[in-house]
Parts: sequence; C-alpha cells; structure tokens
Amino acid sequence: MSSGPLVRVAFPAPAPFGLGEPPGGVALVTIDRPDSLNALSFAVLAQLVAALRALDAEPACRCVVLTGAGSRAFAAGADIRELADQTPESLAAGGGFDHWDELREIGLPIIAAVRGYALGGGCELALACDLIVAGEDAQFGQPEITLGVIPGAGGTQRLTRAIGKARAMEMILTGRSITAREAEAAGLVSLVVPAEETLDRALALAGRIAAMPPIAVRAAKAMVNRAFDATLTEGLADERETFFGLFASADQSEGMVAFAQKRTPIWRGR
Ligand code: CO8
Repeated sequence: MSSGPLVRVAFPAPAPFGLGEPPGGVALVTIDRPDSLNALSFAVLAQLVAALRALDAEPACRCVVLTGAGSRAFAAGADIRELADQTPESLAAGGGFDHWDELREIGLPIIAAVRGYALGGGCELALACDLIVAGEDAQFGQPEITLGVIPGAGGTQRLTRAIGKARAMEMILTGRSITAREAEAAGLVSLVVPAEETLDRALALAGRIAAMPPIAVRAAKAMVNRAFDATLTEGLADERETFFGLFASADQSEGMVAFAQKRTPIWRGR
C-alpha cells in the first residue's frame, strides 16, 4: 500500500483551458494511482469518501469533478491484488464496502470525468456519480465475470437501470467493454468529448451547475436519485413535497423576483 495520499483534492478547481478563471464553487478530486491504473484499493475508497464528505460539508463547494490521474484510466477496477485473498468473512468484516454506501449520502453533485478504462469498480464508481463526461478514449466495462465473480459495488443494479437489461446482461455476462460512443448511444454518459478536453469540459459543466442555487441543486439530485428506488407514486409524492419545501427558501424568492426584474439572481444558499 502506498504511504502517500492516493486521492488529491483541489478546491477551487483549476480553470478549464480557455476559460480564463476557475469556475466558482467547483472542486476537483483526483484518484492518484496512475501506475496501477487508479485501481480502487480499500485505502483509495476510504480517502475518496473522506474527501467527498469534507467537500460536502464545505458551503462554498457546489459541485465536484472526480477523475483519475493520467490519461490511461479513470479507474481499472477494484485492486485485484487486494481482493485475491479475500473470503466472504473477511469482506463482510473488513467494512471496505461501507464506503460505497457512504458515497450515496453525498448531497453535492459529482461529475465523473472519464478517460481510458472505467472497468469493474471503476465503472461502478462512474455510475455512482451523477453525470459522466467521457473522453472519446473512454471504455466502460464490468469484467468481473472473467475473474470468477460479479460486479459487487452496484454494477448489476445501476448499469441495468442506466442502459437496460439487454445491454447490461451482455456486458456483465461476457465482460465486454463498450466504447464512449456506445456508452453515449446507450444513455450511460451525458457527454462524449475529444479525449484531451475531457477534464476541461467536465470542469466547465461543473461550473454551470455550481452557478445554480445550491439548495435546489441538492434537492434536484436527491429527487432524480429517488427515481431509482421509489415507485412512481412514492417518487411523485416526494418530488411534490420537496418542490413545496423549496418555496420556504430565500433562493426561490430571489429567483422569481430576479426573473420579474429581468436581472441575474444572486443565490444565497438558504
Ligand atoms: N487492480 C490492481 N492492479 C491493476 C488493476 C486492478 N484492477 N488494473 C491494472 N492494474 C495494474 C497492473 O497490474 C499493472 O501493474 P504492474 O505494472 O505492477 O504490473 C498496471 O496496473 C498496468 O496495467 P497493465 O500492465 O495490465 O496495462 P495493460 O494496458 O496491459 O492492460 C487493462 C490494461 C486491460 C485495464 C488491464 O490492466 C486489466 O485487465 N486490468 C484489470 C481490469 C479488471 O478486471 N477490473 C475489474 C477488477 S474486479 C472489480 O472491480 C470488482 C469490483 C467489486 C467492488 C469494488 C470494490 C472496490
């Protein structure tokens, strides 16, 4: 295990190329194990979740871009060397998978900026983010079947919901990866961009989200995610309650007054 930090945080994030200044409110989180294609060891996951939780508690942070160091991989999966000797008991007792549950509790929107391999746990991590910006060199896959197991961090559930049973079955049963363009056609990614522009385009998108009223952004994220585990009736009820609740916020008043006055709203985050 590396002794240095495996996850780097830049807040504020650097300016996207050609945009002049950093987009306000955006943090950049980088998985930094390029020699192992950013494989997700339990230590990486722990550091990643700790970093995201700290940003989630930082009022000035409005959106996160998550990426992998280097150009070869977002993350090539769980660390196979670390998984090789595990047993059912050690996996259950180790608590490493709790980090995946903690990821779901992050209220800030997270954009995955994916270049190269997003395989296994790497694909699952991208799927656990709220949006995916894929470089043309991105590859998404769930190769666990070739290792004698199955996706274990949400792949069978989130991939199936994202691209449908037919495509997900084929990927998960054969281990075949799909290209960025296939992923776009399947509805897995928000945007496919030239590979070298991936991070800049993700940062620019994050900047646009960060400029929106933060309470409404968090509410919108929560409600879209609610669609994954609620019935339509439950989800619609929750949406209505959340929508009504936003009318107690200063940002709702400001947004609607600013519209009437034909000026740009000033969000206060309350
Ligand atoms: N784990 C550990 N090390 C890895 C991993 C990985 N997943 N992927 C790559 N590496 C290492 C290689 O061992 C190699 O290290 P070294 O230089 O010390 O030998 C280095 O990264 C570079 O990799 P390659 O030399 O293999 O590079 P290639 O360009 O030849 O191949 C591939 C790239 C095709 C991506 C190849 O590395 C590969 O197949 N990697 C494994 C992909 C995979 O099977 N991923 C799924 C892993 S299982 C999983 O994710 C289960 C998820 C369960 C829940 C998540 C818990 C965190």
